[in-house]
Amino acid sequence: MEHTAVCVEIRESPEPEPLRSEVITSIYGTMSDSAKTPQPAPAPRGDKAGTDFSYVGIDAILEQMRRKAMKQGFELNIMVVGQSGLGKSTLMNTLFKSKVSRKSVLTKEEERIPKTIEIKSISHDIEEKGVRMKLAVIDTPGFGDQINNENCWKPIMKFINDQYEQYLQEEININRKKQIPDSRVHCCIYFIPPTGHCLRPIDVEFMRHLSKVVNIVPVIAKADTLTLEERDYFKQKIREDLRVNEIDIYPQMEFDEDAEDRVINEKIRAMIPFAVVGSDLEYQVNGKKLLGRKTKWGTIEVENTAHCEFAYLRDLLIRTHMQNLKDITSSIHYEMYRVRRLNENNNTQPNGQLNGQRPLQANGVPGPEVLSHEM
Ligand SMILES: Nc1nc2c(ncn2[C@@H]2O[C@H](COP(=O)(O)OP(=O)(O)O)[C@@H](O)[C@H]2O)c(=O)[nH]1
Ligand SMILES: [Mg+2]
Repeated sequence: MEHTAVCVEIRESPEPEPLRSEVITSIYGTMSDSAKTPQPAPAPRGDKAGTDFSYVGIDAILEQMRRKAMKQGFELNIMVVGQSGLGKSTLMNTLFKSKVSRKSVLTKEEERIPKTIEIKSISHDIEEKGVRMKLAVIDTPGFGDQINNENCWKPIMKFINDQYEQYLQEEININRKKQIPDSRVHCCIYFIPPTGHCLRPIDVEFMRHLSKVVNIVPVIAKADTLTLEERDYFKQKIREDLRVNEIDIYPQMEFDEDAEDRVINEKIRAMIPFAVVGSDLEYQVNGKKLLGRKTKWGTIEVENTAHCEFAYLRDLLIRTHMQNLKDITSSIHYEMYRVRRLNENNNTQPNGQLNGQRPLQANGVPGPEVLSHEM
């Protein structure tokens, strides 16, 4: 697997780029909300502590956690799956170019996500308001492009399990790293072709197997090819098909933590699958530069929620559910893999010792059992 690192820095305001030292100050030093509005460092014994003797300062833990998180930065690994030509690479380029990283427009042709032949990860280092984020996109080759598509979900399942295995090996290492590099797939965006009918058997097959090992967010690709009525009907039909086939896509109802979570997630569940349109080209519309698709009858603005639901997808991935995607990956999907692997090791090796290499087959995928990694 090739790994290309593209370093991108984003800053919101049009001010001159701050010096590197300024950024570092914002990450490590001040307790500011933003790198640009430094506030005095928090005094554990501030005004409140001076006058109110009953104040212990437990609330300051939030600030400590924030500082730690800022130092560590954030990582998010997104995988895209679907037939070739459905706009996977374009949508990921849209994601990088849109407001997540408006300033990170990748102008050079070679920095764009290229046509995919193998499973390939491309990562972007993004920095916004002093918060660092490593956003990796795992682009998969045309899924279901063959004449016989039986078991074509297996290489993707294998890739996901391989990442869990790598993490597990790091974790059980005696000299384990303080921060284990995390290549686990936090979210898999599955592209449904805009047929307007219903889910195809291959879509059902993929999501049925993969939803047990990874967070799946289905999207209707190239939604500009559907009329509004077709789109609504198709979305409804897909939700019904998912329900009938008992496919639990993200955000999974059983993992809603409380009533508040439930209210937010219900709204998302009612909208899924997002009908998206992608583009990495910018056009001038009413004097503003917008990402869009220019047609003879007008320009589809990809970030405009009146035109398509790309912005909802982006908000889900980045603004509202990023931490939750990571938490569910770690505490549900990875945990299931880990428990199964450790049990398996205990069973196969009488002394219960983990040698970190076998009994898995090559690449850590032990035959059909772990391939399915379904319990
Ligand atoms: N109509 C329409 N075309 C799109 C959309 N997204 C991408 N395309 C076009 O579809 C073709 C294939 O896109 P690409 O991103 O390479 O698809 P991939 O094979 O799934 O990675 C390109 O010509 C894109 O310009 C979309 O949302 N709507
Ligand atoms: Mg592609």
